[in-house]
Amino acid sequence: MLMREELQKRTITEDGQLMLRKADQEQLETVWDRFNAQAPHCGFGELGTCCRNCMQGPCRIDPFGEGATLGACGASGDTIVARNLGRAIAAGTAAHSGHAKHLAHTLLKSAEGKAPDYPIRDEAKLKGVADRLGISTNDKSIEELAKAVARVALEDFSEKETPVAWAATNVTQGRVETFIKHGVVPTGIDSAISELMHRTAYGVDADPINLLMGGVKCALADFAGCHMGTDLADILFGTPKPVTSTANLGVLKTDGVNIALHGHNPVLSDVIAQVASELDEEAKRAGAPEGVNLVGICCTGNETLMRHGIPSATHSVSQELAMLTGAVDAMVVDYQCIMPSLGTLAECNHTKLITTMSIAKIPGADHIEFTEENARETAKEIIRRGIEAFKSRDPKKVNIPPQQSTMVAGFSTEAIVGALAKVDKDDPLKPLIDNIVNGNIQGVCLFAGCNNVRVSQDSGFVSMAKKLAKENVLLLATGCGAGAFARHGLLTSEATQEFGGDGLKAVLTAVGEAAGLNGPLPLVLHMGSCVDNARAADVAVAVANKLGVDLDKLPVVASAPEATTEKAIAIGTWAVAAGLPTHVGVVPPVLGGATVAKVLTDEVKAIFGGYFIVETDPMSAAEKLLEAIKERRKGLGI
Ligand code: BF8
Ligand code: SF4
Repeated sequence: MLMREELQKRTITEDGQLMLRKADQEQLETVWDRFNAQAPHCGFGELGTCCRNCMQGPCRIDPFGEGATLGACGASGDTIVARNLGRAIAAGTAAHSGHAKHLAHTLLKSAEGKAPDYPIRDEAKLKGVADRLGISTNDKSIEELAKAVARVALEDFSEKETPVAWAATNVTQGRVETFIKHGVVPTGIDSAISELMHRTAYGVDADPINLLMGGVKCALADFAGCHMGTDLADILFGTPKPVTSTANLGVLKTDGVNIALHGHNPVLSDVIAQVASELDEEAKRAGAPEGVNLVGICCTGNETLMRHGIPSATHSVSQELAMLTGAVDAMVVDYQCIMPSLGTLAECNHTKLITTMSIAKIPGADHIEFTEENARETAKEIIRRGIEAFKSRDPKKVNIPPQQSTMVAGFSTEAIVGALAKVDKDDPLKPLIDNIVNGNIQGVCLFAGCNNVRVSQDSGFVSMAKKLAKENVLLLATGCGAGAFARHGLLTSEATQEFGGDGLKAVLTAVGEAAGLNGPLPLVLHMGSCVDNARAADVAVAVANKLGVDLDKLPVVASAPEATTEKAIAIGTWAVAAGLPTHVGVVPPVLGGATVAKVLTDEVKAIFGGYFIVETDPMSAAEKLLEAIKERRKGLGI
């Protein structure tokens, strides 16, 4: 039987612990069991010194110098570590930008009248993005403008003679100059990925520093992909505004057809959200008086939460636990961060796991291919599959944990600026900047990234956030990090009252009340999914431009206390290149390359201003971020 201590080690969420007990009783395996079965982990892999880049390998470097110090081809530990890191960045960039490219095609189809279910929902955003890209807006209809933006987006993927537009137009002039100086400006998103795959292939780039700079160049392409993903999703589905919703597994309903939306891209899930209520009657006829109940998982969940207020069931490492409730009738997935184990779990009960993308099929799932041309009909077919499955739900197997937290999400850059404009209509950023200067707000921390089976779920996020908030640091969050805060009630005014330092509390109260929220803004501002880290970057760029300094001078830091994926590595790398001290709470596989590790945590500061802080203890990590904030304040003379 799982003891209390072991449960605590796995997750600090009560609903999660309840489901883990159930899994244990029913002898169902979860990620934590499989992780334990992997022990002991391969030390070479953990240190990053295992190379499989050619068939003479695998080669392994002994960091203690007792075994091989070079791979068969002569690659050193640093070379191998840098190459492996580069390949992770390339994969992360491919994922984010694949998501963006999908949206660009959808926007083009929309503009060409080939995807009638995708009208342009945010014309103001479309015009704003076009303006930024230098596309003239006055002489074009909305469709022509959408077509022009979609074309520039698609052109950003292949090799050009000019920088990737979505990278160059979304940073400060100072950053552009730094990137040019160091030769890391990407001239195509796909070409940056392929260049990095090329230079890390057998017998190409062996210089660890040169490889790392190649990684930075690709990470800047990742930034472009993230930003494009955010922009195009806003254009097609609307820019988020503050919205109230709920989190935890208690959002599942005994009397509803529960359909979980999981993955990343809103192209499918937003349409499901739009049509779900049309199938309520069918659900009721099937015996579910509450109709269709959509809930979110991971970043697809964040997208539908931000734009439709759809409750968030869970995120990341605990995705299997949603199925363990026995109450999920269908789990609909697009791509990324979807555990293959869901297929097996679905087969153990009545749940239909439905894959929808040709590039992401899972054994044990039903596949319903999704196309934009036929979006609403496919969305309905998917929901009907859930209604059908509901009929064979076994009530005896249903166990929905009671936990449910309330939250306010939806803080896009536009929503934050909009709230600040209620304080100062003519100069919205002024109240924020004034309060940073007077010390009410000491700095800003962006919490991003995943949960990781190596860390008790949410523990890193929650303890760091509480500590930083006490010290008057303004907190932003995205991705599964935002999910962690949602589950623990930190996306609320009450949390601001309880955990905010006096200065922070005063500012969040003044802005919240001016914005008509009848209380303070939440302690943590949920800015959306992982691609929406671009929104946080936009806030920082706007502040930097207003102050007339570059990003590497701002008291702004980032943290991924429970990072997992290659995408997180790509984002962390662009955060460092953007000039941010960036904390990672899980040791990345780089320690086998002493030079690489030193560059990433120290020497890179002289190049970009940002650097990695690797610290597994949340309290020490928070201290280190506070130190970094103090140093920046000192630099600014405030
Ligand atoms: O893109 S935080 S586990 S769901 S990678 Fe994945 Fe990590 Fe979650 Fe969203 Ni982001
Ligand atoms: Fe070994 Fe070099 Fe081949 Fe890597 S590329 S597996 S280090 S021989």
